[in-house]
Amino acid sequence: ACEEDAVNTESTPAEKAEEKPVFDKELFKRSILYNVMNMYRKNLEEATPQQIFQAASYSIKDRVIGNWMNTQKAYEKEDPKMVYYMSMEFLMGRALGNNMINLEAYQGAKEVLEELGLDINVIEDQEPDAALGNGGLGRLAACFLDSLATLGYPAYGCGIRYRYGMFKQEIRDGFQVEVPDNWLAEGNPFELRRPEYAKVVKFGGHVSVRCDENGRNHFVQEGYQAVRAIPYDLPIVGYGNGIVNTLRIWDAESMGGFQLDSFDKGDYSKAVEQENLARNLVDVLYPNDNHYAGKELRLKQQYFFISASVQEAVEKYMRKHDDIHRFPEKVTFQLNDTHPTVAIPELMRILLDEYNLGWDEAWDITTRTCAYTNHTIMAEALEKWPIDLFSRLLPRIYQIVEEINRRFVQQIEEKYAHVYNVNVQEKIRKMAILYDGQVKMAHMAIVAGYSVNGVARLHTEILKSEELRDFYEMFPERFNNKTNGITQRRFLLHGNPLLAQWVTEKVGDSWITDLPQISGLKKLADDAEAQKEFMEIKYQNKLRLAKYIKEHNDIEVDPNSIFDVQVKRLHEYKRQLMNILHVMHLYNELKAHPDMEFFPRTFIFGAKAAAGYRNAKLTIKLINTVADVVNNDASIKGKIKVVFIENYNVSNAEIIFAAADVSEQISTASKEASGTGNMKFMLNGAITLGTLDGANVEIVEEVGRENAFIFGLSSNEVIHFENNGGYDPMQIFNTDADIRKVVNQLIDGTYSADKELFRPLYNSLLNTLSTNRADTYFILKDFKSYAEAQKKVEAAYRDRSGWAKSAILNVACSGKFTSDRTIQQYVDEIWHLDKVTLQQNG
Ligand code: B1N
Repeated sequence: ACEEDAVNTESTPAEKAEEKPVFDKELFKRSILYNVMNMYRKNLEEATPQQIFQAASYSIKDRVIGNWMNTQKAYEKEDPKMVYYMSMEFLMGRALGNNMINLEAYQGAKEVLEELGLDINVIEDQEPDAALGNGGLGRLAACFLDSLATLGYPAYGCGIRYRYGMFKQEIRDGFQVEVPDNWLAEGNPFELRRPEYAKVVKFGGHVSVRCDENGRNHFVQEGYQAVRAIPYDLPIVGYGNGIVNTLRIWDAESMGGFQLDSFDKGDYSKAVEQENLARNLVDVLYPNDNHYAGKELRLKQQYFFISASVQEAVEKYMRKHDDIHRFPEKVTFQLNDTHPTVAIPELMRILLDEYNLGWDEAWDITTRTCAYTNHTIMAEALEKWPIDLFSRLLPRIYQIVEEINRRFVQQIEEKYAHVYNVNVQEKIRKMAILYDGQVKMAHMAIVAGYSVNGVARLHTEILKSEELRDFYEMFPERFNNKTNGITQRRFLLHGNPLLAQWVTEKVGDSWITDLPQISGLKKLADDAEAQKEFMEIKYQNKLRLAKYIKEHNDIEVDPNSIFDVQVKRLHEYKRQLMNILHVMHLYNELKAHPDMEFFPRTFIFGAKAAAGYRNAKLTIKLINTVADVVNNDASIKGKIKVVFIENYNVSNAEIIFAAADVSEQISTASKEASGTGNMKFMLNGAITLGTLDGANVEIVEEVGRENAFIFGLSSNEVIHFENNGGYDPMQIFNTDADIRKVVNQLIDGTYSADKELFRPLYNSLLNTLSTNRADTYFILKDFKSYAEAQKKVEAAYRDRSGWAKSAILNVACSGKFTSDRTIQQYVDEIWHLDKVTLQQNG
C-alpha cells in the first residue's frame, strides 16, 4: 500500500475524509538524498551513518511539522481544556524510530533505506537516547505523552532540557563507572528552539512590602538573581491520527551582561553569580531514583522549570480569555510526584501578586488546578527541604507556603479540637507542611490538590492505610488509584517486530491502539502450531539479544537456555542481591552434584546504581564477580551463564524484553509502588517470577496465578514485621546451611581475594545497625521460597508446550497494562478533557 500514490481518484468525498494519508516512499527517498547534500555537501555513498541518521530525521520532521501545526491550530480554534504534565523527568529514548512507527511510516522507510543499501537498525542506532530520566517515573511520563497524543487529548509535557541526561554506565574491572551523557553533541534534529516564549525566573533576594494608593499591600522581590528560561519544543506524534502534541523542555540562559535590577546597578559580583547560575542550572539530571538528596541546585532546577511553565500556562490562557477565575476550566496541572510541587505556591504567587486576587480566590483556583501523583512510599524519597534553604532561595514563595500552612494547621485544629481520643498537637506534628524546620512537599501537594493518586491498586491502598493515613482520613474524596501502563507502540510494535507481526496475523492490528484486543490470542494458547510459532519467535529474539551480548560483553550465551532477566534500577528494595545470592546457591549445588538435573540458564542483569549508593554499586561488582567465576568454570559445562548488560537504557531495553523467558519482579512486598518493566515483559511473553507487590498483583489477577511464579512474604506480613518487629535474619542464617554458605561466600574469599570487599553486603544482611533492623528487605526471609519458585520455573520450562501456553496467555492478558487505559482513566476521573479530532490531509 505504501507504494501506491496518495491520490485515489475513485474515492467519494465521504471516503476521502476517512482515508489515511499514505507514506510517500519516493518523496522520502528524495528528501534524504537532498538533506544529505544540503547539510553535508555529500552524496549518500560519502555520508556517514550518523549523517544519514540526521538527514532521515529531518525528512521525518518535515512530515511531522504539518501535523504539528494543524494540531496546534485545532487547539487554538476549539479551545479545549489542556493537561500540563509537570515532570522533572521524561525518559523518552530515541525519537526517529518511534516517530516513524507513529506516522505509520516505519515499513515504508525501512524499504526506502533498503533500496538505498542501508539497514534501518544501523541508522536508528546512530541516535543517542534522550535519557532525561532515571527509571520508571521518567519512562511513565514518556509513555503518557505517547498515549495522550494517540488518544487525541490536548496535552503539554513540561520539563527540563538537561545538557547531560542519565549518565552512561561503563563497567571497568566489574565496577560501575559513570560517564557523562553528552546527548546533544551532534544536535537534536526534532527539537525547535522557541526564544519568543522565553521567561524570566527569579531566585533569592528579599521581599519588600509596598503600599499602593488604595491601601493595598504589594509584595516585591528585590535583590534577586534572574535567569532566562528558553523553551525547546519536541513533537509528540500520536499513532496514525495526525495529532502532534508538545513536550516543552526549558534551557537556562544568562540574562546577559549587567541587566540587574535598578536596585543592584553596578554590583559586579552579583552579575557574575547570575551568569554562573544560568550556566549550572540545567547542566545535569540528578541520577537518583527513589531517593531525595536535598541539594540546593535540585530545588533551583525545580523552581526554574515550574516558574517558567506556570507563567506560560497562565499567559497562554490569558491570550484567549479575560477571566482568570475560570482558569481551572481550561487548565489542569498533573504533578509527577512532589518534584514539581512548587507549582502550587508559584501559581498562588502569580494570582496574588500579578493578578491582585484575594487569598481565597487564588486558593480556589489553585486547588481546582493542581493534582498530585505519588510514586513511592520509600521514606528516603520523601522531599523535605530545610526551611532556611527554601526561604533563602525562594523568599516570596516561602511566605506563601507559610500562609498555606497556617491556614491548614487551623483547619486541623477546627476539625480535631473537640474530637474524642484525638491529640490535636500530634495530628499537627504529623500533618503540617512546615514542621521541625522542614518544608514537607508531599503534605503541600495533598493539601493544595484536588486529586491524590497512587500508581497501582496495592500501592494506593497502602497510602490510604499507612503512609498517608491521616490525610486520607481528612480528605478521603481526593484519593484515587491509577494503575500504571506502558505504550505497546514502543514496547511491542517497535521493539519486537516479529511478535508484533505474529499478533497482527492472529488477531488483526487493532491492538496497536486498543490493546485489550490482544486477548484474541487466548484461543490459540493451546494450539500446538501457534505454540511452535511463538517459541520460534522467542528463539529469534534470543538470538538477537545473544548477538548484542556477544558484541557488547564478549560473552557467548546459549539461546536454548532459559533467559532469566532482571533489568531495572539497582536498589536494595528491588533485591538484585537476592537474585545473585540464588545464582551463587545454584552454582554451589551444581559443583556439589555435577550430574544433577539442571536446565541451562542465562541470568541477565541490567541496572544503573546512583553514583553515591555504596551497596548498590557493590552489588554490581558482586554480579560481575560471580559472572567471572561462573562463566569461566568449565566443570559446570556452561549450564549457568551470568551476564551484566552495560548501560541498561530505553533502546537496549526493547531488545531485552523481547528476548526474555522469565521476568524477575522480586521486590520486598509493599516497596515497589507499581513497576512498569513487569508489564513490558508480560507484553513480550515472559512469565513473571515475583512477589505480590505493586502491579504484579494485578498482572497475576489478569493472567491467573497458574501462569506466574509467585513467592515470598505478602505486603501485610512485611508491614506487620516492620511495625511490630519479630524478624531475626540471624536465626535463619544459623539454621539454614544453604543460606549460611552463600552469605559466608561474600566474605570468605570464594569470589574475591579481598575478603573485605563485599563485607558491607554481608553486614546489610546480618548486622543490626544502630537505626536499622538487619536485612531491611527480608532477603534471607524470602530466600527459600524464591529458590523453590525458581525450581518450579525450571520444571515448567521443561514442558515446552506448557511454557508456550503460559507465555502466550501472558501476552493475551496484557491488555489492561496499556498506558492508553491509564490515560483514559486520568481523563475520565481526574482531568475531564475532551478529545480533539482532526481532518487529516496528507
Ligand atoms: O515510579 C514508577 C513505579 O512504577 C515504580 O514502582 C516507582 O519506584 C517509580 C525520586 C523517584 N517512584 N519514585 C521515583 C524517581 C526519581 C526521584 O528523584 C523518586 N520513582 C518511582 C512509575 O510510577
